[in-house]
Amino acid sequence: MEYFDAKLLISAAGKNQWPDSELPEIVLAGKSNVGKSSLINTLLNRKSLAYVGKTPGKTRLLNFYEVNQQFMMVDVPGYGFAQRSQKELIDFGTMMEDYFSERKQLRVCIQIIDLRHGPSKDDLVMLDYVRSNGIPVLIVATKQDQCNQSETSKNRKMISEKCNVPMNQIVLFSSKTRRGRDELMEKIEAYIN
Ligand SMILES: Nc1nc2c(ncn2[C@@H]2O[C@H](COP(=O)(O)OP(=O)(O)OP(=O)(O)O)[C@@H](O)[C@H]2O)c(=O)[nH]1
Ligand SMILES: [Mg+2]
Repeated sequence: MEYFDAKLLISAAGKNQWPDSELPEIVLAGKSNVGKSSLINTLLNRKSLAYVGKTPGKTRLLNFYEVNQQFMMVDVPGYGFAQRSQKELIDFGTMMEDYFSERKQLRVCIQIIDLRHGPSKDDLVMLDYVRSNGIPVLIVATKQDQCNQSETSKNRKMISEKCNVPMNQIVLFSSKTRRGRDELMEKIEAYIN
């Protein structure tokens, strides 16, 4: 098994706190509770590096994880979490917009979609936003363990159509079974190198 030396460098509220580093970065995007933090743990073969919660809204800031002194994984709060104040929503928007529009070493955004439901309106807005900033996107359909074979292929096709991505480029993923983990790591490596 690959071992990853990974550590949380900082939980940043704003750009003045972004790490002063040139390492290539990979950022996650997805609605609250879709499994972003779980995906980081699965990818890096770690049990509880990134904080996973039963209730939505667990990740509040931009968490920069440095991996093998080689690249950075950036965990972000999910969107669509209702229990936020007006101010929190504005801060969240600013924090994300600054990052997606200004971070020079950002190589790819992993857009995570719940395979059971397909893309939400917010997912499609986010995807558009990332693409409009010229950032490459990898689509990962997670919680695959919750779908049977026919739901899996039906929903993969639906995601492919709604997100305008060829079906074979959508990574079927599960943090429970680890399905798709190696495939995703290979795709990420192609962006780092
Ligand atoms: N069955 C199943 N559950 C999952 C999977 N990935 C995550 N979960 C569960 O979904 C819940 C949310 O997971 P998180 O990884 O915290 O989700 P998140 O997107 O980081 O959430 P926020 O930080 O609140 O935006 C937890 O209860 C996880 O155990 C998966 O692949 N399969
Ligand atoms: Mg999280």
